[in-house]
Amino acid sequence: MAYQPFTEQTVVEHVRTLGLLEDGGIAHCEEIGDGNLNLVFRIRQGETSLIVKQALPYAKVVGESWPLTLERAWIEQLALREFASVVPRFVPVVLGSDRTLAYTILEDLSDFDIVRTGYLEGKAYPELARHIGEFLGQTLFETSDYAAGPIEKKRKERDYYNPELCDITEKLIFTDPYKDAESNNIETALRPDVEALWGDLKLKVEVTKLKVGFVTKHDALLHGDLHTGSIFATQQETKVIDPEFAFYGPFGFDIGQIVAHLTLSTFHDTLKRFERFTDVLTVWETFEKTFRTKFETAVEPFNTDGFVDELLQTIFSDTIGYAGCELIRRAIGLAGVNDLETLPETVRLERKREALTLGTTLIKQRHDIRSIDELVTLLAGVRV
Ligand code: SR1
Ligand code: MG
Repeated sequence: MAYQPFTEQTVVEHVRTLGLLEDGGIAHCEEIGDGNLNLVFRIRQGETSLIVKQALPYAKVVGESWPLTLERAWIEQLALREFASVVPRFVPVVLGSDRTLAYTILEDLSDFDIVRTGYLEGKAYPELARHIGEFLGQTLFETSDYAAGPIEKKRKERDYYNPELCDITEKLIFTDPYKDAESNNIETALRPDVEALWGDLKLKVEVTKLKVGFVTKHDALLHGDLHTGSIFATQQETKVIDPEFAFYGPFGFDIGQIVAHLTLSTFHDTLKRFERFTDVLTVWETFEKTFRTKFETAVEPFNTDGFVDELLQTIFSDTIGYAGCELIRRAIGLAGVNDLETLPETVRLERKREALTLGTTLIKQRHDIRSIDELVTLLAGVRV
C-alpha cells in the first residue's frame, strides 16, 4: 500500500484491518494533533482507545514548501521500543507501526496531561523531575559505549541515522537565531536586542562549539526534542513521547532541553519558580546518581578510576550550554512556545529579553558553573 495521509475515516478502516478494533462496532475518530509536524488521530470504540500518529511529508508548522522525510516515523517507533527495553514505565506502549505508511499506533494516554499545557493551567507533577532524571540516566547510559559495547553501539548508531531531522535542529537551534534568517520570528520591538546578540562574537564562537558537539559527538541515543510538549504526566506517572528527532548525539543535549523548558515555564508563571527550579535540581541529581551507579557496571575499557567524574563535568557544562541555546531559540526562532507566546505583549517582550540574556549567560559561562546548586541560583536570580 503506497503512502497516503490518513483521514478520520481511512485511519479507522486501516486500523480495523489490523484487528485492533472489533468488527462491526461504531468507532469514533478525531484528529487531535497540535504539534509542528504530524497528524495524530484518537480512535475510540467501546473499551478500546488508541492513538495513530502519522508523519506528513512536510513540516506542518511551515507547509508543503518544507518537505520532510517520512522515515522519521520509523525512527520514532524504533526509539520508543528501544527506550521501552530500558525503562518501560516511562514510555507509551507501541501497538503497531508501518514504515511505508509512516505511522505508529500507541496506547492512548488520555488520563495524562501534556506537561506544557498542564503547567499553563497551573498544575503540578510531583514525580516528573525524578522520573525524567531516571529516564535520562538509564537510557543515556544503556545506549552508550559504556554499556552497549563497540559492535552493538555502532549498529545502533546506524539504525538511528536521522540526518533530515538533525538538520532541522542544527538550523533552528544553532544557526538561524544567530543571523537574520528567514525562519526567525523576531518581534519588531525585540529587533535591537537581537541585533546586539548577532554582534556578540564571543557568544557566536561558543554556540559554534556547541553545534560542533551536536554534530560530532555520538555519545548515546537521544530523544532529540525533549521539551515539555514531549512529556505526558499525571500526579504519579510520566511518559516520554515523540522521539522522531532521535539520533546518536551528545549526552548533555536532552538534559539541556528539559532544563530550558522547565525554566521557560517559570517565565509564564512566576509563582512556580521555586518548584520548577527545584525540579531542575532534581532532574540533574537523579540523572547523575543513576548514571554514576550504572557506570560501576561499565564495560572494562572505560572503568578507569576518576574518569566518570570528568565525564559528568563535561555533560554538565554541555547541559548548561544546550539549555542556553534552547532559551534563545524559543524566544526568536521558528517554533515558539506557549509559555511565552500566550503572555500579554509587554510581559512577553520582557520575558523574551530575559530568555536572550539568560541564554547568553548560560552559553558563555557554562564552564564556570561548577555545580547544580550554582546553576539553580543563577536561573533563580533572573528577574521574573
Ligand atoms: C520544523 S519543526 C520545528 C520544531 O518543532 C519540533 O518540535 C522541534 O522542536 C523543531 O525544532
Ligand atoms: Mg514533537
